[in-house]
Amino acid sequence: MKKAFIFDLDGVIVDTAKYHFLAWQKIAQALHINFTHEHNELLKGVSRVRSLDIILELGNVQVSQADKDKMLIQKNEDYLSYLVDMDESEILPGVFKILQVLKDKNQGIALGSASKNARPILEKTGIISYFDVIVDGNDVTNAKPDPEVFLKAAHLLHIDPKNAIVFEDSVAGIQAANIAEMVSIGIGEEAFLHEADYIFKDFTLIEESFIQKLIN
Ligand code: B16
Ligand code: MG
Repeated sequence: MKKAFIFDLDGVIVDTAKYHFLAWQKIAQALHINFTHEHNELLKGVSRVRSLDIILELGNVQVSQADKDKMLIQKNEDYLSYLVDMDESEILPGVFKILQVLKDKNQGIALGSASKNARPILEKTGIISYFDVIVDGNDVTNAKPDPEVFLKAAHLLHIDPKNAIVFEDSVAGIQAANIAEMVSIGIGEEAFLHEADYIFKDFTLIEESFIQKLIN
């Protein structure tokens, strides 16, 4: 049977959270807001605009819309500067193997990411050709936990959402998959991702037999 396997990007395929953190930290520092790694967890899977609002809320700081717009541009320019040297080595362990298993089994493969920078990241890391469908932050109006991004991916693959499987590292993304009635697979820590149907610390722990079980 052909199923839809939908991958989140940041935290699932590549660890770009560290670059988002560095770029947001510069913005926070300029505003004298203390922004820690724990705070960064709140931004995973969250859109750029909402991320800035969360940081401003953390610092109890208010700024004009014009200043917010400038900060969003500055943050993204800084973030992109970290991606310049990105290559295949940044693909997280086990990801290539799972994608190849899915390709060999003729399954539908999609990206479902909140990021507006998804395509250049997939190109730079040499992984883009694995994806039949790419849905990213440029294609949706509602952010996770709204299931729009995953429903759109399944729709473009012509596969019923009930036959879709989502790999996600964020709580909002797991909730989105659950709302869409898709199988949710958390990649990361059980403490955060307990709402997922299955949880793996990383892709190296996912056996081919598990993938086959999902397909059957
Ligand atoms: P950008 P994902 C999300 O990607 C990130 O987890 C989140 O931290 C980021 O703010 C968001 O993309 C927007 O990214 O600024 O590149 O448009 O995890 O949904 O792949
Ligand atoms: Mg993510």
